[in-house]
Amino acid sequence: MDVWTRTDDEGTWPDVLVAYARAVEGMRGLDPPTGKPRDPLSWQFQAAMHGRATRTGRADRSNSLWSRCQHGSWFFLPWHRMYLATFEAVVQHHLGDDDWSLPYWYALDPDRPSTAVLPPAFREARADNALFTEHRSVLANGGDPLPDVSGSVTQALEVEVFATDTGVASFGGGERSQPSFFGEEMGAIEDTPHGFVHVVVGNDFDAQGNTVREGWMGSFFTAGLDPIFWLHHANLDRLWQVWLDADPEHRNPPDDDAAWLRTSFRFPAPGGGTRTFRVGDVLDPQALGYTYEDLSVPSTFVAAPGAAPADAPADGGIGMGGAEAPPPRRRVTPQVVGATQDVSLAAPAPAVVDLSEPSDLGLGEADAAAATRVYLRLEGITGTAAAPAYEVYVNLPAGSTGAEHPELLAGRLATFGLAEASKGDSVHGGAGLTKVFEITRVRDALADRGRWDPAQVAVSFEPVLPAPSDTDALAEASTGAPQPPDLRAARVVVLSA
Ligand SMILES: [Cu+2]
Repeated sequence: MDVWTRTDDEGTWPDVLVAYARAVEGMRGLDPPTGKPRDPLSWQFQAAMHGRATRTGRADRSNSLWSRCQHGSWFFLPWHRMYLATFEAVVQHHLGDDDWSLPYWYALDPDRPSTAVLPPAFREARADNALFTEHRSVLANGGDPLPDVSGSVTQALEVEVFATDTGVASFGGGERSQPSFFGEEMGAIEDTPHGFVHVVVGNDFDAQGNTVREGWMGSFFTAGLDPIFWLHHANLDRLWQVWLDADPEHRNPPDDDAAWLRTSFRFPAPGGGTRTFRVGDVLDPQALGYTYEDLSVPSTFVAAPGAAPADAPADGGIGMGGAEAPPPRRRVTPQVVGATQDVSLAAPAPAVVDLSEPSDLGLGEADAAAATRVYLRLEGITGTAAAPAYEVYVNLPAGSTGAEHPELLAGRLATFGLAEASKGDSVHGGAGLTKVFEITRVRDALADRGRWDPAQVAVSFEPVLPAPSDTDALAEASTGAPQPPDLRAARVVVLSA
């Protein structure tokens, strides 16, 4: 169920949330007053499976089921599906109701800006409301809408491949043969919308975009403690199915890919013991016993060139359109046509990438625009202090802002997990985050105006700043002096395919 379609104007709680709050309370009752959680059915234990910090801020793996969340790779979506299935079973167990089903919060719906507000049940600031927490941003708890980056949902749904190891944009994340805690290469769905909602619901920012207070949703180690976490992730799980249904050529990695299908993860089972899921076990939601009430693509969705009309079943099945599936689109291994090292994203001047082989970008031929794809890769992004997201623009004219040139927007870069991915410790290498955008349409828009420079690409970064209406609460929330932004990319690369 879409939580907002079940919410009326008076803010009366839907039954599904009344029951959810009861279960959350029950689960919290199983947590010890201090120290580590012991009962797998308790609230803190469930959250610790995603991540839990030691006193020194590292991943706590003193229990073999803890700190196992998968980010920055093609395991992001299947791991979180397993996690949700486990959690839903635990809630059902607490309620003694096998029919209870986790609702979803579609926070960045391009067609319904009103749902960008945290649902009312989570904002009622009463001590006996298990769905409320003060460990959230002033913006979210104040009922303000999140900054509108809903275009990122459409952009993610338009990405053509689920996973790839060739460096081009993917929906689900980069291919990895081994499970990884932080990984590196985020899929389009993982960065923005997913990470953006995390940081904006969790953290408070000053007018420069610096984090001034951190809440639960803003960190891997605490996100699962916020009851809204689970509804946010239910929506990402839903968007995976929306992506599959949006285009007959959208599909999960192939059936013979053992590195994907046979990779398994272990979770506690409500009846005791553990349950191991393989990725191949969780690819069909209906086989897991659920479906979503709405799987429609946003009205802003544009099918890729050469796509046949989507022939998607309306009931959430994962059929591929049967025998009429069109021939696969051309897949070409991309070439690096330019790269620049060590770029500050906080610098006012754009990062300039010199293109060594501009002819590969397909200009000067009548049909080249349709045949040649261009990609922008931001590799090894590290930092500690940053805005919740940056809008990335290509070849902005000098003196103009991104808002004046939406046609030059490559995409958005959220910073969820940035600090964790930047620290070199035993769990991850500190190599930072990698994000890939397809910029073919931006190239075409520039070429149409005679403004595509075949020798170089200039990349600008503009922070996306939340502006909560309760400025007094924001001032009160601010703790300590904000750090100046220190976001850097190890490499900015332009690819063509
Ligand atoms: Cu998440």
